[in-house]
Amino acid sequence: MPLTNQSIERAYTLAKERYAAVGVDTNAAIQRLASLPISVHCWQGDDVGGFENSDQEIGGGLAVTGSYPGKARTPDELRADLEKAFSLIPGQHRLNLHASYADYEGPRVERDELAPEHFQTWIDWAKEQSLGLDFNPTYFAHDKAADGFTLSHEVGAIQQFWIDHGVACRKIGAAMGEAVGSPCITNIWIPDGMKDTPIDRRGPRERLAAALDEIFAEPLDPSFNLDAVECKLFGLGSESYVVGSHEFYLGYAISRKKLLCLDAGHFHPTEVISDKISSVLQYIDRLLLHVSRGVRWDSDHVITLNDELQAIAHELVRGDYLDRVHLGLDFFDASINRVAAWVIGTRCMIKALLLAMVEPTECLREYEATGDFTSRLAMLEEAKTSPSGAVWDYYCLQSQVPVGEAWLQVVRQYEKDVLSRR
Ligand code: RNT
Ligand code: ZN
Repeated sequence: MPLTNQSIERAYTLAKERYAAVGVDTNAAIQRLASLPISVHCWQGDDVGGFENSDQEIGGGLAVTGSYPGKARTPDELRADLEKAFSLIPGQHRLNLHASYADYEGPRVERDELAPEHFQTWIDWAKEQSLGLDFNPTYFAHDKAADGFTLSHEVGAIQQFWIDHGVACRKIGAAMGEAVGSPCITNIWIPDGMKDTPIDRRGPRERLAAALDEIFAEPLDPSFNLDAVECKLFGLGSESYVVGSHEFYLGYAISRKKLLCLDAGHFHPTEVISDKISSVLQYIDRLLLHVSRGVRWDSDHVITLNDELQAIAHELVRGDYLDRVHLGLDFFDASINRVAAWVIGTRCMIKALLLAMVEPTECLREYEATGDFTSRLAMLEEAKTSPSGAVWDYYCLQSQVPVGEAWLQVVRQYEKDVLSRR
């Protein structure tokens, strides 16, 4: 029997009562949820390919596996796929672009010469779709990054090229932020590192710090652009040493008043970012998260509603950090339908936030404050089977997006009509 709006509403009414009994206002939770944008990464749509040069290897220690048909080959295709994905996700969100996705007519410009005009189609489209924009310089998939070094390169001319790219990208970010009326986060991640034990760990780090200082030399209006730096522990081919490590960027971000970007897949396999949030926010104003899912050596599986995703969302809500933390996604899977990957991951992120918002946090806090850890544990476990699904369904209904797995049918139809013809 198909689900009717009435049954979704009835289930919600019961759930609302159930939550009210433990002091949780589900209407308020839904309202709060609707105001939270997620920055959806463009690169899930085409396996981090970008539109510069289809023969170029991605490199940078990044690997995208799978050969599912139908990936976007042009900016128009990518935008169409994104529109489809956004139509299946409740709420108003953002798009996170990489510099390698420039879209313009005329002769190709090098990355150090990129300018806002090369992203005008993206800006126009984002305005039309009411999407905020975020941005990233691209320090991979390029001849000048082929030896594994960019901003920390010891050859001055190559390092300078990448510094100029960073400078250009901040200006693009600021133009995006100004155009769409919400600050753009321009996030720097570089692949620099070594496969085997380096002798000189110090030199590249000194060069990186100096290069970043040059990139950030010009102050930009924070209502247009905010700078972030992203750390990583290791990549494919940089197993022994990554120049931009966690300690490097934590220190950099604190001393230079920048945003730190924590990517959930960039740490030791059992190390989690949920526990880092309240530590780094002691010393840093704003945090950017790349919500991702590490599996063994891969840092970028599609996120699922697992313990860590829930722990991240709980930390943000319990700690009242949502106005200081920008939520971005970072995963790429070429072995499943790419539009579905966006929808699955983004819906999971929102579900995790919803679960955190319907937690009886006040009551749990009280138990903790009085040393009643028995009740705290009991309550946390009972909360896991509270009727959050009914609240989620109702939120989807209200947001005019498919309820439950109904979205999959829409993606299947799109696959048939559009993706399979590519
Ligand atoms: C790489 C970083 C980085 C990239 C994107 C494509 O390990 O996570 O954020 O995934 O810039
Ligand atoms: Zn990342």
